[in-house]
Order: sequence, then C-alpha cells, then structure tokens
Amino acid sequence: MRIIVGAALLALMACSGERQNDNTDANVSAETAVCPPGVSVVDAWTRPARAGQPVSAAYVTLCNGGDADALVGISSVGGPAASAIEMHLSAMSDGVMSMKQVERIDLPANARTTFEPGGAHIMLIGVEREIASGAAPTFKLEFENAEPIHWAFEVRSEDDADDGHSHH
Ligand SMILES: [Cu+2]
Repeated sequence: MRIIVGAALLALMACSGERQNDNTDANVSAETAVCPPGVSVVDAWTRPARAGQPVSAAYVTLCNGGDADALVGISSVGGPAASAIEMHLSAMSDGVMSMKQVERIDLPANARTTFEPGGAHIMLIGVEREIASGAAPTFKLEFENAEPIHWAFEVRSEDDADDGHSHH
C-alpha cells in the first residue's frame, strides 16, 4: 500500500513540473520600458568557452516597442558555435535550481526582457569552436512577428558579468 501511494505522489509531482512554453511559471525578468519600434537588442553577451566544452550559456536583453512578440528561435551565423542551441528557463524549486527547454520566450509590449544567469538563458550544448574576445559568435534571433536580428554577442567572463557581488 505504501508503495502505491508513493508512486502516485511521484506521478503528481512529475505532472506539476510539465507546465511549458510560457513565462508565467519562471523567473524571466521583464520591466516596462520605452523602446524603439519593433524588437531591438539592448545587450548581448556570452561566456568564454573552449572548443569541445560540453555546455555554455549566452544572454540577451531585448526591448520590444511593438505589440507583444516572442523569441522563437536562435541559431549561429557563420558556422556552428555549438551543436545545439536551445532556449532555457531556470526555476528554483525546493531550493534546487533546474532548467527546461522552451520553444518561445514571451516579449511583452513596451518592455525590456532580460536573459540572465539563474533566469532565461541561451544554452549552448557541445561548443564547436573557441568563444573568446576576438572570436565572438554571431547569433540569429528569430521572432514571432518582428524581423530576424543578426547580432554579435560580446564575450564576457563571469567576473565581468558579476556586478557588485564580490566573491573572491
Ligand atoms: Cu540551460
């Protein structure tokens, strides 16, 4: 009897973790902002990585001055930066950070949406070539409504990206 109850509980937990493809259950930070018409890039950076590194991450801040839109695709331009590039959301649950792949990240109208460590991020799986300053990757960002954007991401080390939280 105890075993059956345990299995049912596990099934319930698995289901509750399956809400997908919207920002409502994850910590994507979006704040009201005055943006140029359409979707534009405010900031875009990626961590340095060596060829063959299993995973790395990139981050972008997008300003949407048009109607509600969504980021629906990311790919590398000029040769693959990684064997797979996915959009991920991070979420904290019971003190454990987990992440999941999503097909879209909503970009509310007249708002700035920020990808950041611990939140929405671009996951680079299987880094194919070195990512370093002077070897910055260019990504193509595709949107539901706005025109695609090609953007060279700035390469920043974790320390550069770390604003004010000194941990040395
Ligand atoms: Cu991830």
